[in-house]
Amino acid sequence: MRMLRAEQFGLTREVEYGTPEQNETVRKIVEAVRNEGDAAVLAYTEEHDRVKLDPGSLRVTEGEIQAAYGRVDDAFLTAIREAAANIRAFHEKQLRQSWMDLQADGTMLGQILRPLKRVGVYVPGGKAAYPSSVLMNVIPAQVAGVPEIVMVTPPATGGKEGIDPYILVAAAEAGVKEMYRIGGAQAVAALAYGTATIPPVDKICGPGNIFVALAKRAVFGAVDIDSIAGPSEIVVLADEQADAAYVAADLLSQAEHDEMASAILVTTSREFGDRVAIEVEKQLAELPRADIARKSIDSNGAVLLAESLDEAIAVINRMAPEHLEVMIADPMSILGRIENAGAIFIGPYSSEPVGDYFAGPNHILPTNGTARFSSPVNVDDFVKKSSLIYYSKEALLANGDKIMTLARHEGLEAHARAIEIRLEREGRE
Ligand code: HSO
Ligand code: ZN
Repeated sequence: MRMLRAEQFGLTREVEYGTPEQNETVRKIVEAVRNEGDAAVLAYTEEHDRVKLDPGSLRVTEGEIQAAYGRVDDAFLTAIREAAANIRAFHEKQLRQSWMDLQADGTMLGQILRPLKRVGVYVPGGKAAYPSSVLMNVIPAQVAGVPEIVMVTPPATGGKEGIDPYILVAAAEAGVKEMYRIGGAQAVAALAYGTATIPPVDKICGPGNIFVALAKRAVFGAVDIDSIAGPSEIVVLADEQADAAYVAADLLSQAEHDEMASAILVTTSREFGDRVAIEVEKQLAELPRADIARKSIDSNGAVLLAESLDEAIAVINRMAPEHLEVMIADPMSILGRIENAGAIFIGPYSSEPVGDYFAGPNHILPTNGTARFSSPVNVDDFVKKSSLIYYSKEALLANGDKIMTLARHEGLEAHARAIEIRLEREGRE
């Protein structure tokens, strides 16, 4: 792993906008699905997923979900149930109440919270088909009270038998009742605009390949979307009292996600940095996904040497990492100074996979420096708010002049008169 002085570390934040060809492909698919509905979805599924379906078979049946339970092992089922309970309990703490505020002059102002009605969760196939991410998308929506949560996923991720049974079980355990075997840009378009068999949704979330990401961007506005996730990132802040083997293991846990993932140690001790770099090499060689982890460590891994803890914290705040692990002697002492991080893992036993799978907080976190301004997936992402405004006669008479002044300043006479007509009539009485 390369070692750099913290101040030399340059950030390259890249957002994937796709090539013109990819954008054109997605535009065509989205248009076709919008105009032709199921027929286009079926045609693209045949072309891209090599599976021939008819509209009647798009929806996953109850029987298939039951059969999937027979294909997953008990240990998985026990673990995912407990993880789901932890995730649910954590997100329940995020629920907020509607409120109304009554004032002495009879004015009542407030805010009503309502869940979105229908949400679509995209679950990819391939390298990033994670049952854990199904829970992380579905459970916050459910806790928010979303009555209709639908999952879409490519048709043949589990080989000849169809969809990966672990994905089906995770979705069923999270409480999803409606699932369709479609993937790619065609699935995103079907969710956004609806087809004869798939009613449209209000929001689409979940990760996917570049075509899925571009399709989400293309339908944004017709529906809401979640953020477009970048490769996983971990930053570990550790000093010489930390265990170098633990630090190396945690760096590799995220490096194995993706060649583009980044794993960075920030430390004030060169000697400790050397020890971690050696450990990374040792452990990397033994990993089943060594190829991916190697590429990630070589291209995006680094040990950053800081002069002081202050400098270390400053560089972390500049990076705004998705995950930050703090393994210094007194980790609590610096929490108040971490301004930008998606999730903060505190102390030697809070290894990132604890949060990736089990503790309860969401593992869908802001990447690419976006922790500067955004948050982990949470219940509010599935709730919308309506403002409530009630003015009494007394309140309108008391404030009408000021409202008219502002309206006339903007040249909006009809606004002013909507107030004036009331002041004239009510004032007279
Ligand atoms: N670390 C990933 C989430 C994940 N890890 C899923 C394992 N499975 C992005 O936060
Ligand atoms: Zn992970």
